[in-house]
Amino acid sequence: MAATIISGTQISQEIRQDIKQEVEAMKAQGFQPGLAVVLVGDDPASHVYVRNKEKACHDLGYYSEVHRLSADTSQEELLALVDKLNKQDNIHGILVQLPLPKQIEEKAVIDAISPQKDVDGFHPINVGNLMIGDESLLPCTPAGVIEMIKRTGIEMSGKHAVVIGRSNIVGKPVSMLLQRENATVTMCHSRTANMKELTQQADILVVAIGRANFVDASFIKPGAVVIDVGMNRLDNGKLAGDVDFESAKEVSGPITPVPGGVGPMTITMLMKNTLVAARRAHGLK
Ligand code: BQF
Repeated sequence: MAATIISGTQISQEIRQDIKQEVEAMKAQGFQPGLAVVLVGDDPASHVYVRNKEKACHDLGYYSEVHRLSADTSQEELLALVDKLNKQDNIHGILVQLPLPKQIEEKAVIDAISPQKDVDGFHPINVGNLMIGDESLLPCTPAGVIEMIKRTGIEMSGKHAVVIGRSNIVGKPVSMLLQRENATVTMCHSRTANMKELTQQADILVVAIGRANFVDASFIKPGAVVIDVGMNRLDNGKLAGDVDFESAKEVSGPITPVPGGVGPMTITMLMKNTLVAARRAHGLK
């Protein structure tokens, strides 16, 4: 069976077209969304991600600042920069690329970002508001997962969604968002005893466990939607998801590839969050 491939690249392009138009309209009124990205150290993957974010800003006509700091930057220096960006009127979104070098406590940095500018959605205020269903800035990858399911025309209400992975960045928030869409959610993780029994009951399977090719056809109910959040660099330099795509696509329904699946959606939702933050900063809806 030929499963439908859900192209995050294509869906991203569609959303970015809409964002671009809105930016034009904002600019005509004298506003421009602004994003500041802070990168500490020389993790190669982080440098690629930050470049992707910088390029997206450029393509969409945002004001952008990228602060590349050396690996020995102190927590104090980083907090001082965050404080400065919090106060800058031309910056509506602030993102500190994770992971941070070990002399810096991630929590201290996340807590220092103004919740209104927290376009990663990691500040406890935004996490709490997500939990209780209030307005918040949503974490980008979970928001991207939900948006690509919606835009593919897949119904979530009443469906059994199984999430593999319980991280603060993906597993926990994506499970909240799936419940908000009226799915019934089961969470699995590294200590789950009977994982296949559970995943075989999933109408929608979201995989964010961080192990290359962990999920193959044997985990999947025929026709199930499969969303692969994994980003694993193999020894041969290639990028692999958490799902063995070639095996999984033989039994699944619509399925996301890696690359070109959730990854581009993450960047697109970051741009969306920055637009929303800019609108709110200017007292617009
Ligand atoms: C693609 C990320 C793990 C840990 C921290 C497009 C990105 C990736 C892939 C990208 C990610 C993953 C980002 C593709 C940002 C997504 O074409 O498949 C874009 O830049 N991402 C990040 O900032 O931090 C991470 C994954």
